Amino acid sequence: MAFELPDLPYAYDALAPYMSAETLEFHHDKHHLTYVNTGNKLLEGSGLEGKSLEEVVKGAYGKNQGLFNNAGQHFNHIHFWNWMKPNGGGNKVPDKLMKAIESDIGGFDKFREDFINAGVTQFGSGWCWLAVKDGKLEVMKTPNGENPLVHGAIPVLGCDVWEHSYYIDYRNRRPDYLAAWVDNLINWEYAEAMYEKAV
Ligand code: MN3
Repeated sequence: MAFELPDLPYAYDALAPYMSAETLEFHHDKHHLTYVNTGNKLLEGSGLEGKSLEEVVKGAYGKNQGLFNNAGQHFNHIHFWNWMKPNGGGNKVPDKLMKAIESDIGGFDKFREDFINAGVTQFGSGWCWLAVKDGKLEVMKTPNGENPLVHGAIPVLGCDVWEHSYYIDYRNRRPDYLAAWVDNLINWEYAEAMYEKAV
């Protein structure tokens, strides 16, 4: 199955002022499209044609770095667009996921602190995550295009901390981007749906 660029699930200006239309135009139309196009070229002849995207990500990890980078980023961005919505964020977490955040992480405030800290301390490009591992939620961070799938976990929520995700709107202020993202942009319903499938 060839990779395809999905449309954004909202208008380009829908996440302003926390993420501008200009950021989404560059990030979705250029960066994500490049992962799709490069991934499709590298998929040809890889032996992983016809596999699901998740299988390509796991199958290429540690074996075909170029394909892994692009397939991993394709997977990450498909979800990233859906992990955001206008008027999102804050502690309006659906019941089942909130209960798990309380029991596994130690409460919403602890989640917020740990998740932002994971993003701030990811050196260079990468992602911070809320993921299910061995049936429990944990906060993780990964470099470059890696994600929880290749570390024995299933992603529930992830934030892109590559500079292309925030430099237009926040310049070098990654902590401000992460705080705005958690407080105003998270689509908790999408995260809850991924949590339900993961446990
Ligand atoms: Mn990105």
